[in-house]
Amino acid sequence: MALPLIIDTDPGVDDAIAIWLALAAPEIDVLGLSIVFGNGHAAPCAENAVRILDAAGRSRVPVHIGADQPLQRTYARTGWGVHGADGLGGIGLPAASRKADDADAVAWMAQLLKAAAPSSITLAPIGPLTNIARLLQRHPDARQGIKEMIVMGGAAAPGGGNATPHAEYNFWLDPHAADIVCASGVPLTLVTIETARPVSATPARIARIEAAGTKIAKAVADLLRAYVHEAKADALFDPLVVAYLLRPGLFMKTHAHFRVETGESRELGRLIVQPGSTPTPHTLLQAPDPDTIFDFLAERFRHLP
Ligand SMILES: [Ca+2]
Repeated sequence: MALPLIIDTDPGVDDAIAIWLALAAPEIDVLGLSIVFGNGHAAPCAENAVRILDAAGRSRVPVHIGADQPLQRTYARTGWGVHGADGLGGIGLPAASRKADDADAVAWMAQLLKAAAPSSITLAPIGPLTNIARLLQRHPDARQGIKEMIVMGGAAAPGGGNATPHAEYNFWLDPHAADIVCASGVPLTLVTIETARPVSATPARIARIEAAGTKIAKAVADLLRAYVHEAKADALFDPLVVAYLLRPGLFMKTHAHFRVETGESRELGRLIVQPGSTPTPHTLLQAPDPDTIFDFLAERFRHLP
């Protein structure tokens, strides 16, 4: 049976690639996308989510809009920054074929999880953790349906952040939500900045994806080129969450205890990792071999339109 998966997302260039990788995988059943602010506000992120589904011929996968603000801080971003004029690299993906579905993302997730078999649904949060923190706080009885979460977020090394010297962007946008999720006791595996940084989209690796020859492979290559140009950086973040679900053996793991700095200081949003000797609910992923990851992506993107 395919793994039932909810992707909590703020598309976003690397979100698009992660979603396509999940949709291409026969091992994964994408139950739907829950949308959170992050790379942009939630409403335009939801539009982008539908455009991503449309491009893969999967327009009917549910899309539910959730938080547009962090739990305690204020989000007032305009524009898409490194994600291009439309948040999807300006590569010409058509306008969304439909609007998002009606129900709020947190209520939708809660309903699914309460009705699910125990520990059966995996969550892949690849934006700020606001929706997930709300889910755990408002719907304690939904927890029974969660198998585990694979999260993109956090910078563990001092000075290794990309939002501030200490904080990764997703954790920095809503550090309070990130800390609630880390403290929840739900099994949590982290793709941090350090996990992702060596997995860089070099021109040769992008060309290997493009050579897969499908429309989506071409779109992924175009997205990566646009992103590398805008960001002056080239690490592949969000797709590693899905790559881990599909090929866990490509990643070395360490057990640890995570918490997140929430005090108003220059370290706000910093991921604090303490080694865990006994089994803990927290797992830290080490960086995989970049060429193996890109070859895997290229192989998988043969299986979409
Ligand atoms: Ca994201």
